[in-house]
Order: sequence, then structure tokens, then C-alpha cells
Amino acid sequence: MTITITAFERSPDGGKGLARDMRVRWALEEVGQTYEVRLVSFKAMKEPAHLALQPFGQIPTYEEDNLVLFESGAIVLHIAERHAGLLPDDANARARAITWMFAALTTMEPPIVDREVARYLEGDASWYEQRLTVIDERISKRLSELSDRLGDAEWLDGLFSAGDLQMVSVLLRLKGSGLLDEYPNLSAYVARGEARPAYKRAFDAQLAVFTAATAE
Ligand code: GTB
Repeated sequence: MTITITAFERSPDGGKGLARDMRVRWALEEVGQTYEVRLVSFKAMKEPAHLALQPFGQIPTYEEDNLVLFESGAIVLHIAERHAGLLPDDANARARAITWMFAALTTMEPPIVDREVARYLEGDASWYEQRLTVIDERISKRLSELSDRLGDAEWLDGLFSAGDLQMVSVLLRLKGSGLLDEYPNLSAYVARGEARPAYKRAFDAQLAVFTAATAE
């Protein structure tokens, strides 16, 4: 089985590992699957060959034999379902881990994405600071709720799962915002995720792509 994913030829995040191929790389590293990466330019992403794989012209995509997938959440779930290591065997625990995956992507991530979009679309506007305050309040409410639920636990529900992989990936987008600082248990949770050997291998692999691209 050969797995090929796509990633930015030159990531706009400057090698910080915030683009969504990082989540797929991390999942593959956690389950011990080797993979190849096809790098795509912004131009190539909008061309028919890539659009046939990803109808919205984005990365990442995932190809495995005759299977083509897009949407990083679906890709990570596919990897977690096919390989041991990211979802518990017990059916109820498995359902709860999947619930956390959805919570990360559909409850936690939207206001965090809004914050980034507001910065690059409205950053120069007179109303930007007001808008940022409103968005940050929405994010902080969610962080507070998540912090209460996590408490002193290491991971969201027992052992590390694909739910934690997605949640840590989403929270990492807040690095540098200062918003996580109010929640030491969430900061420590993110640091535990980053300390996982699989995360480090995935991070180093995406950073090597960025470093090579900028050395050209
Ligand atoms: N829902 C889709 C998924 O989860 O797979 C979203 C995919 C997506 O947003 N892909 C982005 C993309 O291809 C890259 S990851 N964008 C190009 C385009 O739409 O034309 C999002 C991203 C981009 C950049 C940063 N950054 O610079 O920090 C962070 C995250």
C-alpha cells in the first residue's frame, strides 16, 4: 500500500506546521505508516489534475491505492479506523474519541479560523480591534469550557486518541495569540501533544519542505 498526500510547495505559515497536511502527517506517524508527499504550488492547486482530487483546490489530499480522499478530518478518521493506535477498541470509547475529533473541528476551530481570516481580510479596517475583541471572547468561552472538561487529565478521554490529535492541532493555531496563557492546563496539554515523537517527526518533515523551498 502506497500512501501519497499533498502539501504546500511553500507553506505560507513559514514552517510552523499549521497547514492541515500536518494533521495527516502526524496521524500517519502515530500509526507507523510510511507515506509520500507530492508538493503543490498555489497555481497547481487550482488546476484540473488537483481539482479532481480536491474539489475546492486545497491541500491536503490522500491517495491510497484506488482510494482518493480530501478533508483532513476525514483523512485522519480513515487512518485512525484502518490502523491501530489512534482510536480505542471499545466501541463506546471509540465513539467518544470520534466525538472529540468533531468537537475540535466544528466547535473549537471555527472562531479560531475567524480570528485568522479577520486579520488578513480586515486587519487594516477601522473596526478591526472591535472585531478581534468579539472573536477573542468567543474563543475564550470555548477555551474555558474545554479547560474545565480537561481538568488535570492528560488527554481528553483516557489514552491519547485522534480526538487529541485534532484538538491539539486546532489549539496550536492560537500559539502567539496569548489566549491560551490563561489556561495552564490547556497549554500543558498542547505541549504534551507537541512532545510526542510522532508529532516531532511530522513537524520536522514539513519543516524540511519549507526550508528546502526557501533555500532555492
Ligand atoms: N476543510 C479542509 C481540510 O480540513 O482539509 C480545509 C483545507 C484547507 O484549508 N487547506 C488550506 C489550503 O489549501 C491549507 S491549510 N489553502 C489554499 C487555498 O484555499 O487556496 C489552512 C492553513 C493555511 C495557512 C496557514 N498559515 O499560513 O498559518 C494555516 C492554515
